[in-house]
Amino acid sequence: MEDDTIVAISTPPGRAALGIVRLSGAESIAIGRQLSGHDQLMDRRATTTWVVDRLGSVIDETVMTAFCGPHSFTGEDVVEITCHGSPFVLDHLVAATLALGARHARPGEFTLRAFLNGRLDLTQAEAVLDIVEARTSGGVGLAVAQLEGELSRRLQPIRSGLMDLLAHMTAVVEFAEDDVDPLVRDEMRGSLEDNRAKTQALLAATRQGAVLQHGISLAIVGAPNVGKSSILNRLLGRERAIVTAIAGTTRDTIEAELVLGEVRFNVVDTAGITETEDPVETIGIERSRSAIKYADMVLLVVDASRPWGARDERVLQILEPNEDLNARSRDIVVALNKTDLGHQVDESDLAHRLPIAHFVHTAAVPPDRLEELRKALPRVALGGPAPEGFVVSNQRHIQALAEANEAITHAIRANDEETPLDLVSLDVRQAVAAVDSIVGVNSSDDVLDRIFSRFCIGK
Ligand SMILES: Nc1nc2c(ncn2[C@@H]2O[C@H](COP(=O)(O)OP(=O)(O)OP(=O)(O)O)[C@@H](O)[C@H]2O)c(=O)[nH]1
Ligand SMILES: [Mg+2]
Repeated sequence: MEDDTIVAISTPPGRAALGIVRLSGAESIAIGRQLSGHDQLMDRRATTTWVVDRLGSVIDETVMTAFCGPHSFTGEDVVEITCHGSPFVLDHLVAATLALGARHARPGEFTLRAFLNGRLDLTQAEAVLDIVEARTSGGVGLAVAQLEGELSRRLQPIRSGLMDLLAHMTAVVEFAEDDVDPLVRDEMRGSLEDNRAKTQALLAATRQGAVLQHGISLAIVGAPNVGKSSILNRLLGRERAIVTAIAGTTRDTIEAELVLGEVRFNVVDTAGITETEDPVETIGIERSRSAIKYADMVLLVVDASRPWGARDERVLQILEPNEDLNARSRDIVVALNKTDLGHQVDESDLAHRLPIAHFVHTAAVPPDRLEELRKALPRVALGGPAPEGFVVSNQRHIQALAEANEAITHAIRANDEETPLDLVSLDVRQAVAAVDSIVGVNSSDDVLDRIFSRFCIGK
């Protein structure tokens, strides 16, 4: 790390009542003394003083404050000189410090030094930038929470949980060799799931922001004639799609916008999925499959008044093996429809098949029963309660959290499949690395460059 003394104007360009020049590094206090002629610059004490350059020309009357390291913003000796906010005075002042051995700071270099000296972690360094750049008071609030270390604080238990788990795995590998006691596997699953739940809660916070801002797409799918279009119409409060008692009424996908609670849904009603020779229906069903694939969320409608049959099974098959969907599989809502006509479907059996789905009972004919569904859709869309008052908004953090979540999910699957523990531990290591990358442990120069180059000079 460079230990030379850096200087920059820390206030915006242009004229103002006051301007600030900031110095950081081993020579800052000596430079401050020479400029002011004061032998003593007391730590954290503001001194009103004239400053004079090396050639004896008076620059301005200023207020000079020294912050001795390591208890300063950068962790080094820092001097802040507040002068009158004239560009000429500020430039003259900077030139005077350069003549005394300081050099121009690069963008973000003060904050970089704070990070390198352990005064801030990466999330806090980024928060400094976010506070400066925030355009709404909400944005400032978020960034301030982050500067206080809120995100790091929430990541800490995840990291230590994963590290404990790694230690445990290493111990088991050393002593147990190949066969791992099933009880140990269970214990590891529990611990992995626990950590995943915490990561997901943070991700829910990221998701909420996105869903509230941009809305979410929802595909209504199911076998023919189960009441998909009726549900759409009832939710919309108008007859958007044609409804008849004939199976195969909806042939093409139908889109509509629906607002429930705080969430805007882009709903796609689809053709009932079935085996058919009809070329038009076949194209419709292809479109249904693709709607399922691209939707953020799926509403699976089942006719609960008839026993579960091959037609329902076919739809389930489309939902189950879909890799794309599995990644977001918690976002399935199952509507057991036509409950006004009876209840023939074994819900617990179905819940077993779709462990991540949320079940609701509906009837889509007057007097309809859709209240439960109206509440479930926005709730599921928002991904459960987010940590109170806390939203992760930084794209770099969101990506790293998603990586950690994925690595833990991978570890859970590997553990379930009785993969050797040293291989499972690789996934856990990867999750730790993702978490560490957020706070900036072992960050590569590349990452640091990317973050700090966004700063302006003087920050
Ligand atoms: N009793 C009862 N009938 C319903 C209910 N929901 C829909 N229906 C009736 O079921 C029939 C089919 O409804 P649709 O909404 O067209 O069903 P769909 O799933 O869109 O059918 P396809 O477009 O053919 O795939 C219509 O006669 C509806 O009136 C319900 O909850 N209870
Ligand atoms: Mg329909």
